Amino acid sequence: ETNADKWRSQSIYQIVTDRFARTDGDTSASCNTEDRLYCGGSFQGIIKKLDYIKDMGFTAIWISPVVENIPDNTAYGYAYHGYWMKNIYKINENFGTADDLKSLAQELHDRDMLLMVDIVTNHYGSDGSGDSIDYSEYTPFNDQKYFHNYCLISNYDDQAQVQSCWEGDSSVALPDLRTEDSDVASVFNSWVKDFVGNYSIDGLRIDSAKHVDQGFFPDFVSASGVYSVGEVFQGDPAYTCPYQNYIPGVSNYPLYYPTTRFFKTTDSSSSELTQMISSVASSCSDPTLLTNFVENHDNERFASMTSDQSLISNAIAFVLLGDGIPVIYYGQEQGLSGKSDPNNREALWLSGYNKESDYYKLIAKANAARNAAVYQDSSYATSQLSVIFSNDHVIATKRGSVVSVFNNLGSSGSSDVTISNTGYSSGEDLVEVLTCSTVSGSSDLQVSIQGGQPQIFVPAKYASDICS
Ligand code: ABC
Repeated sequence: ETNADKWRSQSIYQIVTDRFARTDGDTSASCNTEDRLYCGGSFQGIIKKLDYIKDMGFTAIWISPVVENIPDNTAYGYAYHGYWMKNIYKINENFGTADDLKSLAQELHDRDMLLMVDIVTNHYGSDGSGDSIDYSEYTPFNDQKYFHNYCLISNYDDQAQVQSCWEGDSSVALPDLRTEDSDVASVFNSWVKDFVGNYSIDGLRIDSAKHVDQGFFPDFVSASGVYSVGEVFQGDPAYTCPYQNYIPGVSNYPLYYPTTRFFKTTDSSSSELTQMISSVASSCSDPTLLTNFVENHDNERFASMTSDQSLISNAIAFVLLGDGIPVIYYGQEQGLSGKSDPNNREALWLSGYNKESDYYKLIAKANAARNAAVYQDSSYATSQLSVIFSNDHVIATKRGSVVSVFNNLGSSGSSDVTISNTGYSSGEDLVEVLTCSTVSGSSDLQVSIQGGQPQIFVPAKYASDICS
């Protein structure tokens, strides 16, 4: 049994610990992403900025991996991101102490928030090529026998290779664990139970899930006792959805691609996106447990694909009001626009944690609408989204009593549409939460889109705190 039901109603803020906030609160400390150095973000830094996160309406955070990594300055710099493991029993000192991590969990729980930690079971890290590894430096997997023979993945469509060859390359090879062996699996199963218990962790993000044999996961997830979401980096729902048979949640890469393609330009038509919403709903056993996103630490930021503020606002609102569990990547609220790794891992402190930025306020409102729906309607979190209207540039969705209208018309776009089947009764008091305007409900809602802005309609009682 896991706490998956509890996670269904969360809204997650994703953090690369090294880049989010420093213990000393310095907002001018330099951090050149291209240098790939540790920039000084820490667990204590996160604690100091929890109200910045909570005031944006998030109910949970996901932090990058916390265990000890290789200390080397590799061809790709240092392991500031946390994915190059060395010892699963130690905490990475660059981020603070084990007690600091416990304090972070405590501070979150004091605020009724949850902690998700990123973990890696697929591989360790190494500085250099895979044929010259000193396995005795690893804990506890201190022998070559725990690892697959060295071969780099050359074809990501060959599943056997994806599972038994290594991620990385000849500069930084990632020694690939034999998780199919019972001795490796049993170490991980007892490790995860202790790890979750010691640090009061509420959920896990399992890195590189498609590179691990599926049979490893059921016992591991059950030993952890918490909800976990597997990173299955693949856009085809026929490939990705079946991982829900082994892990409660998977990252919604199938939706990611059509979502970014629709919202990044005024030229694309909505049909690919609406079709994917329904394919995910039919292929995945529980779409409400998937994590939805338009940005993360592996892909270029959405604001690097377009500078149109209305398109960006629609993409953000779509993530927050969609099916599944929303994930907003730190810095999205400040309009950061880094391209791919390592440029998408900016130091947030340099933007000054501005709570008045347009995206910060948009996220706060959209999260508030979602949180109100979760609070007022006990079936919201399990109810599935339906697309109730679409034309080339506008999509309207309904989930519970929330009707959202998204578009890719762009900042200079306007359009009047009639949305049918809203489920609202005639004359019912509604509020559009992004503008806080009151609207008289109707089964057929007349919506006037101005400046390409998204709209979120809720029953007025949901909005009493949002628009007071
Ligand atoms: C370092 C450097 C990079 C350099 C790279 C070779 O080495 O920083 O500049 O280019 C960590 C670090 C990285 C680091 C790597 C390797 O380790 O964060 O900075 O890169 O040392 C997870 C994490 C990720 C992490 C690792 C490794 C895994 O989120 O942060 O990286 O612990 C694959 C894996 C996926 C992994 C991702 C980065 O690479 O499957 O687990 N992410 C195709 C493949 C995918 C592949 C993806 C990206 O390309 O199918 O498996 O992800 O390379 C769609 C298809 C998809 C397709 C995409 C491109 O197109 O449906 O299947 O994805 O249409």
